[in-house]
Amino acid sequence: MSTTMVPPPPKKTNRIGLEVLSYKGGKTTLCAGCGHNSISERIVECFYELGIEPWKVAKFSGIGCSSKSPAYFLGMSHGFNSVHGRMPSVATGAALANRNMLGIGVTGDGDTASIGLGQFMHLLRRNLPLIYIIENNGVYGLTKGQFSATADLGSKLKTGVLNDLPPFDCCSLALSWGATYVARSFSGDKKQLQAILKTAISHNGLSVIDVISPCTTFNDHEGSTKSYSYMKDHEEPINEVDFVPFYEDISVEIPEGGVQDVKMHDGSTLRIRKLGREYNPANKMHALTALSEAEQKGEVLTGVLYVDTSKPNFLDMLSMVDEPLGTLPESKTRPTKEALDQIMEELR
Ligand SMILES: Cc1ncc(C[n+]2csc(CCOP(=O)(O)OP(=O)(O)O)c2C)c(N)n1
Ligand code: SF4
Ligand SMILES: [Mg+2]
Repeated sequence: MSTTMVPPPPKKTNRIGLEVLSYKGGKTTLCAGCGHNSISERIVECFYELGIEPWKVAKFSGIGCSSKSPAYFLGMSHGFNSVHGRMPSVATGAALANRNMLGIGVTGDGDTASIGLGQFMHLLRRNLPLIYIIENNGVYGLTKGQFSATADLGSKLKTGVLNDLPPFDCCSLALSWGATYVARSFSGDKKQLQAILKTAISHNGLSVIDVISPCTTFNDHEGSTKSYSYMKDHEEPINEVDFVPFYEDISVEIPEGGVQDVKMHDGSTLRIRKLGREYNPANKMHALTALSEAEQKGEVLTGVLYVDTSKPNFLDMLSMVDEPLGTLPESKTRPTKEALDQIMEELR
């Protein structure tokens, strides 16, 4: 009897010929059910689906469970796990040194809004080209669940302690201080988070994405406003977002009523479907008002809150060269003797 060998099915690859495995990282050491793990999974999927070369990506983080996440995605990319709350300055230096890398920063609500608030604000006003993801669980997960500066007034710790301070809303801060792409999502909303991440990847400026990401160990009980059950009952999507990459032709699709297309810098399209309410993501005041009204009602607005594709980014403002600075020859980086002599002469 002869047995015929069945060839294994061809491996699925993306448009640059890589398997999804090439976009994964190490095995997670975070708690089971932690929202941060879902965000890592979405990052893996998005970078794979868009066919981004992992070796052209630089990952940055601070300190916290959230800041450990870059170890669990894009294992072939460059990475820098910095100091608590100081990731923005490291990412800024790296972006200046080599503008060809795609930067992605992953941080926590403590890392950004507590210890790192000063660095976050300077990042906002600079419009650095960087995807900045805040994995927001309202607590310091890594140090066992103390309230962070994004914890809502009146929310309750597991121990019963009530938070008596008002929160910083990272999206409102981002809008006020100059971010050119601001979105909020929920780690449990796979489709929305994917579309938001993909748009952020194609945005040529700072993209702030505040993702409510429940901490199952310290902040997922009744009385918490960052729990899975609270988000299930209070998530209020303002729009439905689709992302059409530049390499897919959308000309055959006819936008329906209530659909707005935003052209991104790389030719991709962010397609926004309005959900009931009148919402214009190009209007900053509109976004700030919507966030403040939602806060008063205890709602959590999710979706793309604001997009501005017209503002120059930090690297353009500084006229940074295309080549990585480390590859520039001495003739370009070192003033000539004549130039130095002239400076010395002027200082006499
Ligand atoms: C300078 C400094 N201060 C305090 C700490 C202690 N610490 C480590 S992580 C952390 C908070 C992390 O919270 P968050 O950024 O929200 O991340 P999460 O663990 O919740 O994901 C703190 C206070 C530290 N590592 N370094
Ligand atoms: S302590 Fe909380 S934030 Fe940290 S890994 Fe566990 S569930 Fe996630
Ligand atoms: Mg946190």
